[in-house]
Amino acid sequence: MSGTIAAIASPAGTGAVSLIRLSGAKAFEIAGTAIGEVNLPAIRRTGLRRINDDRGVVIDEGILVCFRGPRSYTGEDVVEFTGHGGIVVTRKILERLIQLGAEPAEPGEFTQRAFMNGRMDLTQAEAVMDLISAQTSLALRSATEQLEGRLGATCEDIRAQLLGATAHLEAYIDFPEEDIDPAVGESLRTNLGTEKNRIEGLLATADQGRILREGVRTVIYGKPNVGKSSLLNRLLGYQRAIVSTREGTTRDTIEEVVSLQGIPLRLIDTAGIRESDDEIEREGIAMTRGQLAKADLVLEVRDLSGIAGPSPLDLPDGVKHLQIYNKLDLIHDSWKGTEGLRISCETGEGFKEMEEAIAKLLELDDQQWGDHSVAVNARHQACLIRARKSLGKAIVSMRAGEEPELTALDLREALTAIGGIAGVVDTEEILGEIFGRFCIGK
Ligand SMILES: Nc1nc2c(ncn2[C@@H]2O[C@H](COP(=O)(O)OP(=O)(O)O)[C@@H](O)[C@H]2O)c(=O)[nH]1
Ligand SMILES: [Mg+2]
Repeated sequence: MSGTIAAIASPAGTGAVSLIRLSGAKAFEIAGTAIGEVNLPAIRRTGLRRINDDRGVVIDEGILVCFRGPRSYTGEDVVEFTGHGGIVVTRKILERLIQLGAEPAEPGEFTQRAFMNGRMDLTQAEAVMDLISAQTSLALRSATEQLEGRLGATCEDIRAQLLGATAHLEAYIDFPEEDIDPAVGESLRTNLGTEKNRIEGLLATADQGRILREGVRTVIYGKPNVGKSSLLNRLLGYQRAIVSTREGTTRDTIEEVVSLQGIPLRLIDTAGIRESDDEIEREGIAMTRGQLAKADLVLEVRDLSGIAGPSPLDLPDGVKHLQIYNKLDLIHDSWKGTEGLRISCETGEGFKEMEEAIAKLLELDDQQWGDHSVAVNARHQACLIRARKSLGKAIVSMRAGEEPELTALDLREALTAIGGIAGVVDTEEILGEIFGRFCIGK
């Protein structure tokens, strides 16, 4: 059995308070020793307690709460101590707990234990991470809905339907003298088709999921000095990249995330494209081309004041592209009739229109962003693709009237793949399903 783990759960550094967590069979015992003569507070009640060092000298005073497993985050006995948020004092408390027999927790170990003890499924454990790293309100909402278990529940439901179909088929395998009733076969096929459509539906959210978790890869591209870095800075609201009249200032790519109507845009400022003798700048220009190849969206910046001509752009298919004319403040009023999006990074003019144009291009007002109850990640996507493939094979073999054994084999594969999403995989369960649902003793 795994030991009792301890960790500082609040961020490293000085804060108003810090949280130290302890989980495992010895959590209460270790905490009890750490506070000395006094009793631990009653379960789920707060108590003001002092943590002492091995000589009985007080390290810190704070609020202590005990949760008895399985009704705790990890499903084990858990103690949480909220202390004064200093770096040294917090570390000393952790050291004391380790001295008393706790082991330092690995990253994510509390959540891993929660999964192992059945407190949450794998999709919920992943949602904890998504929630912590969410960079926009929409990403956060998607994570909280996954944490509530919606994706897990949907997958579990699909799996239950497939399990039912498998059980049905296996009953025929067990009694080979009986042919599959054509009506039953038809309804089984229809059910499998329905579940395949649900899998397709989940797969269709993968792009959305990637964008919510990682952001729309938005490359700011153009000739030197057109104002690419100025655009990044203004969208961010602070001076992240160096802006200069000197050409070739930006040599490295710079990435920062901003929120556009709740959708994270991962802005990538690049080195301006030109012929250059400077080795480092050439390297930067090569990186720009690499970034373009991976982009979801390219913001091509041009200088309205006319010094820099158009930059040749050879984009892969499917990359969204927006042309933006900058330095609107520099040009004469009578020129302002030029078509296209015109902005000034100096004054902020035209930014509202530009942001609306980006949102429109990304179809952010589209229905799909309104219904973000699930958005699968890359791991879920891989499982779903496997499930779709096996299920497709099962449907084809059923239609062709092949042996039920073959279909059942494909269905089992689909079951394993779907089960992998929430972290449930079984074989016993199919047997249980057969005996539970069918009257075998005929
Ligand atoms: N007047 C004016 N100058 C700008 C504007 N945007 C950028 N600049 C100036 O143009 C020069 C190049 O800008 P920078 O952002 O470094 O261009 P980059 O090489 O494309 O990254 C700097 O001197 C900026 O201050 C703008 O909208 N108006
Ligand atoms: Mg620049």
